[in-house]
Amino acid sequence: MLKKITTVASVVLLSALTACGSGGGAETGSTGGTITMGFAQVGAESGWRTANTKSIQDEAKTAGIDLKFSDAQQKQENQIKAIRSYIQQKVSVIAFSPVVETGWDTVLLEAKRANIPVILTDRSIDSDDTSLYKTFLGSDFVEEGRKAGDWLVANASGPTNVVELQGTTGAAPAIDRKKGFEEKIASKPDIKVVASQTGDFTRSGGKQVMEAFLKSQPKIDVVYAHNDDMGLGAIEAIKAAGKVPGKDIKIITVDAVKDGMQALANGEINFIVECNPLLGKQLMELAKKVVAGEQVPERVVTEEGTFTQEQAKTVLPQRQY
Ligand code: GZL
Repeated sequence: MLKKITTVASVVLLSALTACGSGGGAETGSTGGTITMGFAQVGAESGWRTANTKSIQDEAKTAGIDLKFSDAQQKQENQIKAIRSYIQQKVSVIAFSPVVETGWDTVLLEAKRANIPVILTDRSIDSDDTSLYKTFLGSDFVEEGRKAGDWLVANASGPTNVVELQGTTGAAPAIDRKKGFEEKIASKPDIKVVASQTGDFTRSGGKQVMEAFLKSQPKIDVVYAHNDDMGLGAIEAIKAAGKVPGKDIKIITVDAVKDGMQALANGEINFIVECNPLLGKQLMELAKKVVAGEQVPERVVTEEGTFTQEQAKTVLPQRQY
């Protein structure tokens, strides 16, 4: 039985980091006090990922942490290779965003045996062994799915056919955003998910799947896309089919990156649930504590909201990503 770490009791907002016991790692990789961090990134698949990478790289510089960074092109084997190379380099701490939830125990056990602490950021893993990492910093994806479902329940009237563009198969945000959304729309039997398929969190993937849905589905009222990029791809397909996105077919997405917020302000998307990619500052603060052998919360949840079309028009100029 695999157990996903969703301990609410230890959930704290980043600003109030507290303490609970962990091993060091300080003796590995920190030459003359400089902390070295090996970061294995998922890839560069979306606007969210680009913003997340920039945040990590910028904040490492600000924190004086020597960052070794790799892009796995959304392949788990590449992330595992990168983690192994960081172990060989004896970095002070390893951080990564697991592209999928399973298949990490072996390599994380190698890091543990090398006495190198691991921090999960953005996405979680499913494992029985919660000693394999010190903390998981990132969003509550089930809650993000619930927010999307709540909006649809409040705004749908009559029989409503939904097509769903899922994120990467097996990825925590794809599994949990689906789960939260379905939990909420269950309260309104008129809302039905008539088709659901992965677009792999990319714009091209969202466009291709939406083109297929438009051919196979006699009636589509709503698109629920697990990220803005797939929603933007769906907009291209909807326009090519001679329909008006945001009007003929309503669109709900997750992330709130600039391009998504612009489409929301333009009326082509109807509602966006924010997923904050700016995890760099929080990650570096956690890394310093972990390397110093201080204790950190098992789970740190980032703050994020939602946006309507009117709200997007107001906040767009101030958005950082
Ligand atoms: C969510 C993150 C997801 C984004 C996508 O925290 O893992 O991956 O929602 C990105 O845009 O590709």
